[in-house]
Amino acid sequence: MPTLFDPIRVGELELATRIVMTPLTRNRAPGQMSNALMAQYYAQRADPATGAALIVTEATPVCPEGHGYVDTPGLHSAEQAAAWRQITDAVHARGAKIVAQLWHVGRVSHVSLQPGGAPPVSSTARVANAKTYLHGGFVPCSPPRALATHEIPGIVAAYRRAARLAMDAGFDGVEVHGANGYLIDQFLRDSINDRSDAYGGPIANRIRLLVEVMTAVTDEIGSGRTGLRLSPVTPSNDAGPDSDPQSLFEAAVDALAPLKLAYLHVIEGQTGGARDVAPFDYAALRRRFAGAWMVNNGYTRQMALDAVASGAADLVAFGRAFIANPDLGLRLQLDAPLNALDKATLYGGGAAGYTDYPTLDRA
Ligand code: 8OZ
Repeated sequence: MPTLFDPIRVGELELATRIVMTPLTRNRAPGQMSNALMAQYYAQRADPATGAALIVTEATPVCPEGHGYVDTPGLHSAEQAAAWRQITDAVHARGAKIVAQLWHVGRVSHVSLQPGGAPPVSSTARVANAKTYLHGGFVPCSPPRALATHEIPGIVAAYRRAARLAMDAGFDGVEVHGANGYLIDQFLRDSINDRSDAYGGPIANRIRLLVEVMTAVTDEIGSGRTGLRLSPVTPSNDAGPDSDPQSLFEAAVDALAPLKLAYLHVIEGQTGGARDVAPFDYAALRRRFAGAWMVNNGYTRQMALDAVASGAADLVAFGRAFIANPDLGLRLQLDAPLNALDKATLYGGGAAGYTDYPTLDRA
């Protein structure tokens, strides 16, 4: 069996190790534009010998309506793609690969972030009992409006256009964000989706948006450059439990099989929280998927070593540990202590708590 530190081919991507940096929302992109400070942050983590072999960017809205938090970097204009180029160039110069995480928040948004102050769009008109983040801090989400059936092709087209812009920006591929109670998850779960059209009701209908998005994105940039993130049982963002998550997510993975996605990135349990929040057979899901299997959520060094050595995972993604430890890969190799995370600087601000965490030789 390979180790965490061995190379792997994932679709079209040759990765130096199995260590991945997860998407992490940091709200440091004023004007929804990527910038030089972000390039520095990503580059610090992009040496495969000391950091990540693959970086998944922070969640990146595919259209203006897809934004739900202040100062998140978009990928819906040529100018934004050009701004991302400084990041893909900086990461490639250090030797890692980088994919853009394509995001639409759906109802997890606020009217002040929506074009014309309109209500956010979702599968439903019921408000999310969740918070979003504005300059003043966390605020309740605004009541959404349910998308009309005829608007859904426009949503799919936005993902396709963003995937093309990602290629223009020099990314190695994209990861579609199907997790954490955002738009795609708002269609998947029967706890949220109350539609009566072809996108609501039985599982075959609730997975339709996901399958249409993945079909469009893989058609645009190729399946070997396309991954997907799912979180079958997370309660994040008022994503109440689906009545039968095992059947739902197995049906989704089966429906996606013809697309031959490069990888599936699965959050086990509650995102950033309890791994055992609800029962779910992740191994059964994996048996239905032919591509690389990326696991995430609170992995310690020993858990990561064991997951790869046992064959339970091909790739292990680390989030909070990568915020506080730009050289996390080296620390995992050496079993060195980790810097503590400063939660006060997670969202918004500048270099403090972003690009100033010390590497091992400076700690
Ligand atoms: C934390 C704060 C804001 C957004 C996710 C994109 O949970 C997020 C997110 C996380 O997937």
